[in-house]
Amino acid sequence: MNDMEEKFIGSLVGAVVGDCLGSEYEFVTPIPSREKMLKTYNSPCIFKYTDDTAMSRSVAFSLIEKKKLDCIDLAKKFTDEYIRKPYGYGATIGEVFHKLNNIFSSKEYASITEEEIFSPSKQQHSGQGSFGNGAAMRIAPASLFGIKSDNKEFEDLVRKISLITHAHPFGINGAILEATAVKWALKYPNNDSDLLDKLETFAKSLEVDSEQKVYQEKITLIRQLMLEYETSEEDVATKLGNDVTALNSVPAAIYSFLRTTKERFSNLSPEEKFKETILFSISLGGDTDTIASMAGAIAGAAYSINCIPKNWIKICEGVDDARKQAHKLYELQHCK
Ligand code: R7I
Ligand code: MG
Ligand code: MG
Ligand code: MG
Repeated sequence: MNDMEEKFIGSLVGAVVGDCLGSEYEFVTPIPSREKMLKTYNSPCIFKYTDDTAMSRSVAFSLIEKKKLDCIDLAKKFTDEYIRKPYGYGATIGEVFHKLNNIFSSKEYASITEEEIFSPSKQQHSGQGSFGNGAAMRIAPASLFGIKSDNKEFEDLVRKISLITHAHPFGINGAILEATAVKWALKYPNNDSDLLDKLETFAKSLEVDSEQKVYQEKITLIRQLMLEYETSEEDVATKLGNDVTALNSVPAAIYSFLRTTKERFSNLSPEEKFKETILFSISLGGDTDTIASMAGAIAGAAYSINCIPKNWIKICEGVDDARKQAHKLYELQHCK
């Protein structure tokens, strides 16, 4: 297996591990100490995945099966999965799936248009669309699939995957920035660009017509945090956020990974850096499964599958499927 395939697998498995381990503490207060957390993860239980992984699997499955983005197919896969197991999702996203389910059950599949598929998400939250982190949390497979796409193609891919459920620009832009971070990490450490510079350029273009430069402000905050030797989890959560909105979770996930590239961690092994990413992201509290899953996708891509602790891999549900899907996405992009 070559290095890039190991990074593909690391990314999807990293996302599953973050979701499974993080879901143990979603909105739990106070978050236990690292020691106690590690003890919990040493117990012989299986940690189940949640909606974050369920939706990522559908994204990967559809891209692999269709070899391109087919939004109608992907909307059907999201909806069928939600109907099969509707627990753990965001509080209002179910409305989208019920409307999509009505479309799929009342019309001939071949007659359904993309416009109809994108309509339910646009109606969310009085017509402004959702700014939850549900589009960002599921996006890693798109980074693998779009590894060779140019910026414009890649942005379109992520935007359309997001639009099926999330129509608010904050929800979509969060997904584009998370996807960009994962794609960047696949080329780390031999990447000649700086992640924050890249994200800033993207955020500027995404927010060019918007009065609120919300993601640019978060990127500035991450830059400041990167200059500090260490900042407490509490302060990071206050500055970057730790809730179910994309704006208050994607920056926290990106920082959780970037922090492990600080000079002070330079003597840690890649495996220790992966662990540090996950434990720190969970210690931020709040939406721990999603922040750890997004951070895990980036760190897994950067440090690769060999650096994800074997004892964590064993206890997380859904790792084998993630591995297989990553392998297929790799074949699709590198074995043509
Ligand atoms: O974004 P979404 O899929 O939720 C994902 C989160 C993750 O933490 C998962 O692990 C799971 O637990 O849920 O689902 P949505 O329901 O679209 O958005 C999540 C929540 O964000 C909503 O239920 C709202 O509370 C809030 N929200 C909004 N509130 C007001 N106005 C999202 N958009 C808006 C809005 O426009
Ligand atoms: Mg979840
Ligand atoms: Mg939940
Ligand atoms: Mg969550």
